[in-house]
Amino acid sequence: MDTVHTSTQGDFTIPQAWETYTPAEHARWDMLYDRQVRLLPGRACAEFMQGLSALQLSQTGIPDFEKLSAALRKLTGWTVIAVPHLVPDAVFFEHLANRRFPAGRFIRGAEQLDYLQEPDVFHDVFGHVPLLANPIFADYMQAYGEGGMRSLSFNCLDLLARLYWYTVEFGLIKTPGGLRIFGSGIVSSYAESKFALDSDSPNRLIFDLRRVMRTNYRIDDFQQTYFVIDSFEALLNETYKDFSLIYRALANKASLNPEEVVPGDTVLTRGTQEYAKRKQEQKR
Ligand code: HBI
Ligand code: FE
Repeated sequence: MDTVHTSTQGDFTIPQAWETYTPAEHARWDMLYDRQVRLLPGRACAEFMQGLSALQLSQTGIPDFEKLSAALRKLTGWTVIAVPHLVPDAVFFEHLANRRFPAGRFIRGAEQLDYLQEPDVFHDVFGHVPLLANPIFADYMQAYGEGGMRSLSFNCLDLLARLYWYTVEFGLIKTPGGLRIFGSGIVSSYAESKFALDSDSPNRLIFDLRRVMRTNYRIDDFQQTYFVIDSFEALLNETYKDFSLIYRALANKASLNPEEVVPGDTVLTRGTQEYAKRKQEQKR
């Protein structure tokens, strides 16, 4: 992977200004960290837990990105940079293609400890960074960034965004001990870390690249379907395929709803969707 990437859009980075976090903000990190670390053994995949300890993301306040980057760079060549909010797709991809992970610098407020749509420092650093210490996952994220840069000219960003969503953000993995979490959106959420593995409500389907690329997702609540990979090696191999062929094959196919199960799916759990239905009724 020896591509040359040039910066054209400005890179949207900001100083983390670690010194300016308040004691209350550090304490909020500690609380979130402590809660997840007690919940995740036996739920998060081994690679995530290994990354967590290798980087010593311990309960000592919001990590300083410079120190964190120094540790991560030694392991896989990745660094963590601060950004103010969601950055444009082209910028995001270019950072990933160059092994820079853009992380929010703000931390969620005390009133939204359980769900927020904008990625904050806890989601981005606790959720994403541990797996970047794993060499295979580190390659996958770079390959995703490179695929993203190529996809910009195909106008198929929605397909790629679904791949990211159902793997990096909300993926599950098969292990000899049972299903485990690797998606950052799950691993950084106390409630969804239970829901994704324990609830009868969501579907759990075996990952299939084309299937995933056709599937809409929701950003406002727990997922209605989780996709399960066999291994990070297998996932990485998928991302080296020529996506332009897949984009062409999917161009005239209808997208699938988040809760749908269709012929051809390999179903591990056929969800009741009880949770989603109940939420829907409460809204009426
Ligand atoms: N920006 N900071 C940030 N974090 C993200 O996860 C992110 C982003 N911009 C675009 C984006 N994600 C996604 O839309 C792409 O994966 C498709
Ligand atoms: Fe994320």
